[in-house]
Amino acid sequence: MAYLFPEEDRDLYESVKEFCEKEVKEQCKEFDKTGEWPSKIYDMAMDMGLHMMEVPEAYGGLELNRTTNLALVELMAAADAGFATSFNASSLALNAILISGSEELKHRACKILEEKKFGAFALTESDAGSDAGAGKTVAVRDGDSYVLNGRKCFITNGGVAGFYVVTAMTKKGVGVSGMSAFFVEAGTPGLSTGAEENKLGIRTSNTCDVVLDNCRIPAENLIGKEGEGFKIAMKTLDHGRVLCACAAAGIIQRSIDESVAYAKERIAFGKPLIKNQALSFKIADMAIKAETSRQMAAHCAALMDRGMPYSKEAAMAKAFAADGAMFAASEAIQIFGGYGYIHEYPVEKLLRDAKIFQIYEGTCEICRMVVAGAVIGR
Ligand code: COS
Repeated sequence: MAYLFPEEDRDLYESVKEFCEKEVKEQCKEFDKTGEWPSKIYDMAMDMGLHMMEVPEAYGGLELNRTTNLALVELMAAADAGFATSFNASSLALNAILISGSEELKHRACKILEEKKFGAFALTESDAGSDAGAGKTVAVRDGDSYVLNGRKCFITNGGVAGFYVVTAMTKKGVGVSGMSAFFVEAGTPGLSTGAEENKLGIRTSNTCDVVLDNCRIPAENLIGKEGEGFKIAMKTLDHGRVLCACAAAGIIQRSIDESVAYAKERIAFGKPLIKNQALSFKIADMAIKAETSRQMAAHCAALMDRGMPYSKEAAMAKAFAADGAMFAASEAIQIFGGYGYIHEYPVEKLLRDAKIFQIYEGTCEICRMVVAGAVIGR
């Protein structure tokens, strides 16, 4: 990916690479054990503007070239996938507003990001995960306000966000066309968060329930129009799936780097492991998956830049890269043998981190449904 972005972004790329190598990779290894929120690392990352990569210059952001942004997401995930997840999830919330929000909402959301806070995208509910249109959270118009009631779950950045994009039903009995999307600022009375989830992987990210109990917000916090919430969420997820593909590529690349370094050092049967063709083919398969994931994401970026549809391509990229990350992390453990299975070595974490990519922002099965729908017709 790095060769695709403009030369003027080279210095930024190198400085993010150094930061990820020196700070994120090392410190997040420890935070993975404790599950604590690594606030210092996030502060440093935000000082570098990593939460403003996609924010247009008009709203105070970096407005990076899309391929630069994707290359940086890969670097961040290679260092720690939970770290990259926090930024990707914030990007979901931001993009819902950039895609369909009013000028005022765009300014308000970006201002909150500028204050070094994350956004959170609150779509999922306990009975509405893959079936995203089945949410029960409601929003009732009351004069100049909407009053929101419901409970969202598995919300990344839920406990640390400065603003939320919340989907809620504004009309009953009309299916997904009764869903709307709202901008809700942290601290609004009636919005609270549940206990932080204790997760298998991406343990440096924050995940919790978001509860809306008679949460009253100004009517102008409606994103787009009433009834547009589902389509806004789907367009937002299309975009998010491309970032997910790059983050998964980061896990694949890290699996390669760790495996190669280990296999060059480790001697078995009188020669370094890497000299065995069976092992070098594993590395080759990982490299094919890393490169293909990147190219698929870069293709999506090119479609986005041209304003062309890319739902199918984003779903393809996400499913391929997520499966590739699981494959690569598992193969890395195989190469490390027994050492790969214990916490002191770096690769078991990669497997734990990789698994979520097959689940969040559209499971691999949902992504295949999207692809099949586009190929076969619905
Ligand atoms: N962009 C724009 N519009 C879209 C769209 C997209 N990517 N995907 C669907 N739509 C539109 C459809 O065109 C349809 O509009 P019309 O009624 O005007 O024709 C409407 O949305 C409903 O689409 P569909 O009938 O396909 O909706 P389904 O309820 O069958 O759901 C899936 C489709 C399964 C693809 C959707 O629910 C989904 O992506 N689920 C996964 C959600 C997810 O990723 N959750 C992760 C948690 S968030 S981190």
